[in-house]
Amino acid sequence: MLDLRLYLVTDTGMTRRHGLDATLRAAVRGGVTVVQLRDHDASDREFVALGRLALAALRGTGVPLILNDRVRLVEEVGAQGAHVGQSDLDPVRAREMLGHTAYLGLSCHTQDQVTAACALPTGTVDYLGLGPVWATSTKADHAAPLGPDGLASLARASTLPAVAIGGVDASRLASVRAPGVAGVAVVSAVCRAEDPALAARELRAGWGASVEVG
Ligand code: 3NM
Repeated sequence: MLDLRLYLVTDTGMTRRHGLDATLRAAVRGGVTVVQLRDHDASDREFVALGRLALAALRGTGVPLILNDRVRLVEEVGAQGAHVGQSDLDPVRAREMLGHTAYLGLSCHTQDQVTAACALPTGTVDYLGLGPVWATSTKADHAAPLGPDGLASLARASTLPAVAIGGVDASRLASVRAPGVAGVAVVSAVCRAEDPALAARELRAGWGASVEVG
């Protein structure tokens, strides 16, 4: 079962502050429920090394590791799933590669993308990432911000559970709470925090509600 309440996406530049291992251990202590390893600049070899480091940090915690984009490396890393964007591998192909026990997430930025994702064969995609809710400097080429109303509208249109991403921090949780939004996904709010455990704890306490899928 995938618990989407507090979904941490890593950023190699930001996690350098405390190191990937310490950031992940602290984030999990604070209540992160899923971790996605995201690094567009790493070579496959570097990504596998980062993935194994992340997996070691998460071992025994029950928190799954999801790889951004690199579906082909999930097995080699020993991760629990992958997350693809609209211009990455087709989700049906990704599901074929992953088999049926791994998790698969898909980023959607428009109503049409949500409709298409929900029309895929059952079991293809487990959850959607909806964003960015607000403009964010973490993702250089992000789509137009949805705003809280746009997020709510996309989440309402989705038959799959969704996480809200983009500019989310503890002060904005109330603005992303909407039917269909199972949790919040953050990068900088935890990775750039002086105390990632405290930052995660605040987000978890603020979000509260539990939704599991899978
Ligand atoms: N994906 P922060 S926005 C990785 O809209 C990512 O799909 C987005 O970073 C999307 O929490 C984003 O620091 C970056 O704003 C989110």
